[in-house]
Amino acid sequence: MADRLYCGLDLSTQSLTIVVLDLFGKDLQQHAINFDSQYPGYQTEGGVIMADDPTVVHADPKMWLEALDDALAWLQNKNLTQKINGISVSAQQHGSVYLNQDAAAILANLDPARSLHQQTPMIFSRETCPVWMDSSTNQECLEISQALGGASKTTELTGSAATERFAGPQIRKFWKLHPEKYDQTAQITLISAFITSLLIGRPAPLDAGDGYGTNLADIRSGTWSPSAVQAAAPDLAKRLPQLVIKDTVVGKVSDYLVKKCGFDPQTDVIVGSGDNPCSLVGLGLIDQPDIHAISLGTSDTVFGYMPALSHHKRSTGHIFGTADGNTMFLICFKNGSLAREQIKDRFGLSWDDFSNILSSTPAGNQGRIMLPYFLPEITPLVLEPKIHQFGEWAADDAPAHVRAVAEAQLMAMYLHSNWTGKRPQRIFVTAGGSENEGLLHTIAQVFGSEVHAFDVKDSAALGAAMRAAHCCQQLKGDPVSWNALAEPFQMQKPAKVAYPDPQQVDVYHDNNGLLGVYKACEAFVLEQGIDPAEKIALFKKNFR
Ligand code: XUL
Repeated sequence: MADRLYCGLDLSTQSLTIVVLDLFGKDLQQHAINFDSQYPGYQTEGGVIMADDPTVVHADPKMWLEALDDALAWLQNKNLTQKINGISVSAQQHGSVYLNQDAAAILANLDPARSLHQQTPMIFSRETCPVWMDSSTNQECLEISQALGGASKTTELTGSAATERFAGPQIRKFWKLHPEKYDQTAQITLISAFITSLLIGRPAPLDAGDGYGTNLADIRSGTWSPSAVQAAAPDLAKRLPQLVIKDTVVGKVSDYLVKKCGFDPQTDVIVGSGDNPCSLVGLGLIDQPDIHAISLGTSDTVFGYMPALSHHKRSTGHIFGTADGNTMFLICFKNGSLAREQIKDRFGLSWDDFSNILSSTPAGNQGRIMLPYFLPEITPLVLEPKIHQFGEWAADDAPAHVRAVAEAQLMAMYLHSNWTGKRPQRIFVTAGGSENEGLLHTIAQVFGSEVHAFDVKDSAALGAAMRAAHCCQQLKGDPVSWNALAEPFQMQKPAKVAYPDPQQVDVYHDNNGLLGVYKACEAFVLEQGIDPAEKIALFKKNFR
């Protein structure tokens, strides 16, 4: 048991993180590779290539190959490869990767004398991959939605309304713009399964945690939906990977990895998944529907375990699969850490200043509301970036701007997760922003819940390693529960706790509170409601 190590690799928007753990939560080893600084040749900003059109956001998969080479080299230099029993991949969700007819043969015959990125640049039929930040497929979403009988039918079938950043609409756009390249495409997969394919040396299956975020699967049966696949592009079914609905071993590490990096040939590779489904595991939330999670990373997300499918009518949010074959809900916001950073940098603040402002200024910001759409927004759908401000502002008032961006993000999370049912008593916060005590304090007030954050912030990579451990141990006939795996990191040991203060909670939740004001401002900007001036005045009268 002592040497049973498990590895998680998380290829997120901005970096590749490696986590290696044993079964007791001791000797956790971590390493992160930042794309912008390590691979300047790809000219990424925050890990992605932004086009002139702000809705078009891609990444070069060759950069990911370089990062995987470097991650494997790190494991080898640390003498870890031969001790790893199982490995699993987490990745930013939704981005689609296009492989040509030669890809399978090239992956099966890799030369251990050379790196991955030296011998695989020719496997792609599309040079760059649209990623989750891409929102250029609005027209394709309309077409798919129409073909499937409208938004609510699409949501019922696929778990989400037709969604700009999902693979189905991305594939449809590719087929429409480049039919000849689509014809040359043998397989279209998501990033988690693509990286897993590189580990096993052949095209890997895709799990439902990621697969349901495509608008191509039937979430009721856990299979690709023929009508959704047909609505996206012709002859797509034969190009999609096999879909699996519960963690499983998809193969042993390839001969290439054994020879090049010194892996044991018996090392199991467990199906990869999206970063949010992996974070759910890393936070110990499998089978814990009463605790919700907020991830404050490049994207902000709210998610939680959902043992039974929700039939609530909704226009936003998604259902994805979980490691144990059940489902989770998720709502995603594109203007996460980058929006907070814009405000921080504009006023020359440090993250400590940002946190102190949130801890020391009064809740409600005197009725000032900002809608911080620095980038096109996912929830609610806003395709043209623009910052909207309501109430009275001084341009140089740093505290008002800091509070406004944080309150806006958190109120949007609260309001757009209304459909998920009973509010949790506790919220676990993860990713980079979870270090910020001011943000944790503000979440506790906006949600009226107790908030926990943890020492290990890379819950996606941690979750991938736990998935590997859970699946392999089960196969060995020596099962370890999800709770036992998470306990040393999450379930018992919050590093920081924030509590709701009834008076501050009231500032948001009162009938004339700030949540109502925010809702009115959002509706006004989306052209679905009247000028919120009267609501703002009422708020100011009640909460001076
Ligand atoms: C979730 C989503 C983002 C990405 C970021 O639906 O689009 O959270 O997974 O990595």
